[in-house]
Amino acid sequence: MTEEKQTRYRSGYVALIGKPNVGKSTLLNHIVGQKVSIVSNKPQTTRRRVIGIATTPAYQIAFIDTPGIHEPHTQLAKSMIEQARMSLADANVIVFVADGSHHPGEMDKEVSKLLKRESTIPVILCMNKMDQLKAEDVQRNLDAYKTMLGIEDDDFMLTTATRGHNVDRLLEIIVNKLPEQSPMYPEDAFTDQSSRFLAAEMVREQILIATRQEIPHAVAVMVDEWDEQEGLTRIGASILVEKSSQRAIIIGKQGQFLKAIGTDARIEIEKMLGHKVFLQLHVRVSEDWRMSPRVLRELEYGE
Ligand SMILES: Nc1nc2c(ncn2[C@@H]2O[C@H](COP(=O)(O)OP(=O)(O)OP(=O)(O)O)[C@@H](O)[C@H]2O)c(=O)[nH]1
Ligand SMILES: [Mg+2]
Repeated sequence: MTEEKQTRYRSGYVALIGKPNVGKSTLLNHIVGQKVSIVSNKPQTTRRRVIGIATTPAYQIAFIDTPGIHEPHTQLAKSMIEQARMSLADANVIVFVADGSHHPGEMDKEVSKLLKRESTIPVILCMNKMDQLKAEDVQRNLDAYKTMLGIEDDDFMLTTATRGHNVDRLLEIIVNKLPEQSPMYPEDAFTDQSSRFLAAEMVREQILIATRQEIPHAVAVMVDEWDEQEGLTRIGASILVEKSSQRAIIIGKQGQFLKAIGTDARIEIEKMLGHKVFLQLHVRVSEDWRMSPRVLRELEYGE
C-alpha cells in the first residue's frame, strides 16, 4: 500500500518570488532546460509573469516566474508588482529566492511581509548565488533569512543557479510539497508564452545586456510583423525608447549597435524556433510609454 502511495504522480504551480536580480529567471531556465524567461544583470529584467514547465515521469511543476518586487514608480512597475502578487494566489508552493551572498535588505523584508500577509501557502527558501557567499557568512545569512520568513526544518536550499548547483535538491523539497494529481499540461509543453512574445523578449535581452544606466528601463520591444513560410520566419519588431538621445545610442554609429543586437537576438530566436529567421528592427521614440496603460497592453505587459 505505502509503495503505491509513494509512486503517485505529483503536480502543481510553484511561484518564484523575490527582489529583482536575485536569479529567479536563471533558476527557471535551468530547470526547464530552455530559455523561457530572459536574464540580465540589470534589475527588473522580467516584466510580467512567465510560466515555465518541467515534466518528468514522477512530477510536473509549472513554475511561475515573476517580476522582482521593488518600489513602484511607474505604471509599468505597478503592473509588474501586481503580476507578482497575483501569482501567489495560483501557487501550491512559493519559493522565496534571495541573493544569499547578502544579508536580507529592506525589500526582502517587505516581500516576506507580503507573503505572510497574503498567503498561507508553504514557503521554501532558495538562497541563491552561493558561489559568491563567503563560508563564514553562510550560517549568519541563512539564519537571518530563515527567521525573517519563519522557515522551519529543512525547507531551504543554497544554490548556484548559473551552474545548476543544488537545483536537484531544491526540486526534491518542492516536489514533496506538491499535491498528488495528474499533470496539468501536455508533457511536451514548456511555457505558456507565445513565440512572438519570446522573440520580442530576446531582442530586449540583448539590449539589456549591451546597455547601461537608464536605457535598460526605458526600452520595450514589440513585434509588428510575423510571417512564417517554408522554414523561414520574417519578423519585424519595434524597439521603443523614451528619448531621441536613447534612440541614437541604440542605433549606434552607422547603425552598428543595432546591427549587433539584431544578429545576437536572431541567433537566439533561431534556436527557439529551430529554423532560419530574418529579423528587422526599427527604433521608435515613445515618450512616457511606461506610464501609458494602452501601450502596456499593446506590449502584453498587463493582464
Ligand atoms: N554569481 C551568480 N550569479 C547569478 C546566479 N544566478 C543568477 N545570477 C546572475 O544574476 C543576474 C540576475 O539574474 P536573473 O535571473 O535575471 O534575476 P531575476 O531574479 O530574474 O531578476 P528580475 O527579473 O529583475 O526580477 C544575472 O546576471 C545572472 O547571470 C548565481 O547563482 N550566481
Ligand atoms: Mg527575472
